[in-house]
Amino acid sequence: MRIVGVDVHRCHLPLVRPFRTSFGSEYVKDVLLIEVRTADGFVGWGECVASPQPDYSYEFNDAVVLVLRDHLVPRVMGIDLRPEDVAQLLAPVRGHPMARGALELAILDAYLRSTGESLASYLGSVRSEVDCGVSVGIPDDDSLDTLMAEVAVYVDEGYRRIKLKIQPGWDVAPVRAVREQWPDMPLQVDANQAYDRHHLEHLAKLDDFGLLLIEQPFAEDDLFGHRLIAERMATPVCLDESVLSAANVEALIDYGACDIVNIKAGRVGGYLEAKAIHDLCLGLGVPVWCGGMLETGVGRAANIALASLAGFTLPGDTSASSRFFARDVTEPFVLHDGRITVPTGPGIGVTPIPQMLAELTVARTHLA
Ligand code: OSB
Ligand code: MG
Repeated sequence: MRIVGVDVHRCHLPLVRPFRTSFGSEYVKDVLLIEVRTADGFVGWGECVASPQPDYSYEFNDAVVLVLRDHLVPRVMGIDLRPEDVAQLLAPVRGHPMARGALELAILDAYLRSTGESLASYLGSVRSEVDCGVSVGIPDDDSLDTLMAEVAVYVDEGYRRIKLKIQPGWDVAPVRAVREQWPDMPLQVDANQAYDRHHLEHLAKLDDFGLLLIEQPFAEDDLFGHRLIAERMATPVCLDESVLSAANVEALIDYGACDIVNIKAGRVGGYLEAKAIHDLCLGLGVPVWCGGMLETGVGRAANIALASLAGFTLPGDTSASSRFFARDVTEPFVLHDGRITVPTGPGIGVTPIPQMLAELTVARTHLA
């Protein structure tokens, strides 16, 4: 297969409510969608999980466009390739996993459309629907009542697991309140690196609430801190930002810093590396789940395909499109009994609806 054209569509999707984490608030999803065209006339779509600001990661959308234009796209243009070759072709470029993952997904989608296979089947799917969790931000007004009302909506909608964002000053009290209201709901927390090891004893109080896991309490490079907290707490420690590749996750597990892995394909450079991490963890008996980055239907479709692999034994941040967006670029993903059906069509199984894409696009950049 040869790639003969690449375009980046920058879209703005208003959020149905602000999404606040320990590193800031988002009101609009500002997203890059990558469109590739092949010599045979197939089109593929990928989504980049970078934000407009370098907050969750050092990558950010303007930089993604530049690294795609000047360093990544030129390495895949016009040559005969298969999706499995893309990582090798891009390997001389250091870093920028979100940019390379988005390009790889678009190429993978185009390739699978040409063969007629779904991404789920290609990755090794074992189920036709996935259990869905939802990530609940810190309320903009710092109010427990606001949090409880939001969680109640998700519980009524049927979500199978609740994840609360925490930060210093917003941890034990919200977790206690939600746990008291919903004693049997699978519950977990995500700190997005907001603590350091001086907070160990404070965080250990969360052991009282039967959490599935605590996600990324410390800085992404504080591997020793994560090992200390894994030793100190009964609650399993899950890493997100620290997980960069299969090689590094193997080291994190061996070192004792990581009990559970949040797999985000964009953060690790694409769905093939994500599958490699899944395969490694399955072999080691380490549970994994599929993280989210407020994806549009393009990235959500691919995440749901990934989450249908055997090792994804915990519900993911694979919520319905309506959790974030009133209008999406694709047909929305909907929840049935707390689950989403895995797309079966060729490639990612969904395509941006031209009219929605036109309405939501704020800029289009022709890269090649
Ligand atoms: O840490 O998991 C995270 C969203 C943006 C940046 C980081 C994270 C998140 C989420 C997932 O919590 C939200 C979702 O897509 O459902
Ligand atoms: Mg996280």
